[in-house]
Amino acid sequence: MDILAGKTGGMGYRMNVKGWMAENTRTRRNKFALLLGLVLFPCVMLIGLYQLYQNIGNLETTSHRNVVVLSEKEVQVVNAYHAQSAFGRQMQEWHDVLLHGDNAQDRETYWKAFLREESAVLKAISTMQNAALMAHEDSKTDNLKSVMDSHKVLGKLYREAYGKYSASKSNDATLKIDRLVNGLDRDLYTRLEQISADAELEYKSLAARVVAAQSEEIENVQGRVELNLIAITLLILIEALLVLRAINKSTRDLHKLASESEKTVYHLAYSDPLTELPNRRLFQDRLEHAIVLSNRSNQYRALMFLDMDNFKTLNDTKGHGMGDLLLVEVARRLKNCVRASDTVARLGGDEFVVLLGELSENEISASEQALKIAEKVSRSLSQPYQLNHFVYNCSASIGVTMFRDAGITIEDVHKRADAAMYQAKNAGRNTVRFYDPETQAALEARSELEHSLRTAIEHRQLQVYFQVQVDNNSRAIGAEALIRWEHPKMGMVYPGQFIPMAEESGLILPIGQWVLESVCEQIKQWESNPLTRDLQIAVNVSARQFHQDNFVRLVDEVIKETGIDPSRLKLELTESMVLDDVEDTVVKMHDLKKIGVRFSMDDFGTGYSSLAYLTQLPLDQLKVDQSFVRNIGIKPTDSVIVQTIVGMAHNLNMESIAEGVETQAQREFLGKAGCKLYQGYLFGKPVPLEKFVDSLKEMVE
Ligand SMILES: Nc1nc2c(ncn2[C@@H]2O[C@H](COP(=O)(O)OP(=O)(O)OP(=O)(O)O)[C@@H](O)[C@H]2O)c(=O)[nH]1
Ligand SMILES: [Mg+2]
Repeated sequence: MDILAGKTGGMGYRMNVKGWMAENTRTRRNKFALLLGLVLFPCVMLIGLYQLYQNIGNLETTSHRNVVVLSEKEVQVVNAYHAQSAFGRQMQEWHDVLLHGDNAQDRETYWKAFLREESAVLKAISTMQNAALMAHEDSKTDNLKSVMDSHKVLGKLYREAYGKYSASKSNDATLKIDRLVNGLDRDLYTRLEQISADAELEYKSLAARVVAAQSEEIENVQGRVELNLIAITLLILIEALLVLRAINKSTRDLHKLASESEKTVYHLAYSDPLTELPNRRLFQDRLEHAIVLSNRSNQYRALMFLDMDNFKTLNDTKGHGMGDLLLVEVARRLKNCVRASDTVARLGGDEFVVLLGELSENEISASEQALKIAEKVSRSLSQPYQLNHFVYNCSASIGVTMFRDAGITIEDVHKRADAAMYQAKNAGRNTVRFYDPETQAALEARSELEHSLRTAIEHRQLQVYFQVQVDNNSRAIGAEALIRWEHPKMGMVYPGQFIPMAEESGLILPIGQWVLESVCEQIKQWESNPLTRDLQIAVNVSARQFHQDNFVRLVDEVIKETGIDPSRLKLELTESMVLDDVEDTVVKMHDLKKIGVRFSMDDFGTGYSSLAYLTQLPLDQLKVDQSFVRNIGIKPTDSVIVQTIVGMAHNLNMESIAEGVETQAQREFLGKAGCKLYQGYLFGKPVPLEKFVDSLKEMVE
């Protein structure tokens, strides 16, 4: 693990490998669950089958028991029957012997047989009685007992009769015995018959009950067997579902595992273990791709090569661990400085590269964009580093090269950025250098200009010039305030040369504020002079200035501080500025209108103004752009545009003023079109304050 993780910054690797291992463990767990299911399944089946076997066994035992009970009853019935018939037969024989025996020998023989059979009958009845006693059949026991008693009485009577008969041999006695014996005999016989019939009936009902109970038992067992079978089937289904689910899950986990391990392998191959940035290999792929892309489009791309300054010192004094912490932080800051589409990579050691895409199609503008990012990176990397409890200051040397050529190779781009980085090192470190000397020179000049402009306000190098605006009678009604920069070395610098740079750097804000304050102070001073007190002074407002959150308040404060009549101040806005954020513009213009400030729409006709929003803006004036005025009499469509703008202003209840009027012919055309106000060389160039006042005097004279 630690080998994969590196020393300090390998958290990502550790996470990746851990994730992979977790996936692996989950797959193993699934396998185990599957195995467990397969083992448990036969066990559950065996238990089900065992239950089935037991139910069938119970059924057999019950049947067997019933058969035993029935056969016992049958024996009893047979015994009763035998006893009854044996006794009947015996009675008959006694009767015959006693009444009809011829000689003494016969009687003797029969008498012995009588005694033997009597004891057999008594034994049979006694057995039946015992059985009834055991079965708690009380009435039957009593009945059998009375039969036995009667039998004993009968036997006794026979014995007595035999004795008397032997002694008397009288016919009377014989008849008496005959009647007595016959009556008793019949009674006894009837009762025995009754017992036998009862036993048979009982046997039949018992047999019926046993059959019913047995079929009920069979039904029960059948039901249980069916339940067993259903349970076993359900278990098989559930088991099959579980097995399928486990297989499915395992398959999914295996897929996931495969893709995770693929990602891990990719990560290991293409990223730097310490910072987790793309490594040299991935960077080269991206650079190659960027070169191919730049061949297809006209946009410039840039490669920035960075090397930390004196990084070795940190390693040597605080150890490699501390050095690693710094490198991780450098990577984080670099990523924060660029767009997500740009590539930041670590080549090794303290060397990083940043690949910037989609820059301008113009080389100087693209270089300026790259320089801005390089400076941002440089500033960010120069901030103090908190390395554990230790604060360290460090910087980077940055080399930049621009590329767009079809034929350039990865090695060329790399070498150029590397060479530029060495120039930065040679220039004293903590700096940015471009590979191309011309680009470098142009950027340096621009940077110098920016630096000069920063100090221009303090050194009073900026001045406000005024260009007169006149009415149809060539009477001065106002002026446009225009900024000029009197550079000590470069001489006069015109707005076109420095305003775009001032906009980009944000210097336009203090400059714009300065112009506004200067103009308002001037308006105040002019209030006492009849020549100037009615003039309206137009001030150009830049987009950045206008869209400041506190712009309305700033204007209001200047007006209040200088105490001017706000209607003397006219703010010139451009169409593109309005289009930047129409809602914000509408709100701010209305707020300023409440203060009393007037508005003119500059360069009208050059943008994409829509009538819909034009009517929402509280404009006082439309300014016909000089590009149309210049073409009056030359390009018929521009003449038509001029007429249209003037007509539109009139219809919307606004003034129209034409700028850049240089010839009498232009002025006449504009006059005919309905335009009433003019500005241009025909009436006066932008001039410093004193000259402007002089020109006003001349115009009056
Ligand atoms: N902490 C740490 N140091 C590394 C790593 N890889 C290389 N280094 C060290 O980074 C240092 C790079 O030094 P260099 O850029 O040549 O020299 P430097 O001290 O930064 O001086 P300059 O770049 O000339 O300003 C060397 O001391 C390397 O040993 C790493 O992964 N971690
Ligand atoms: Mg270094």
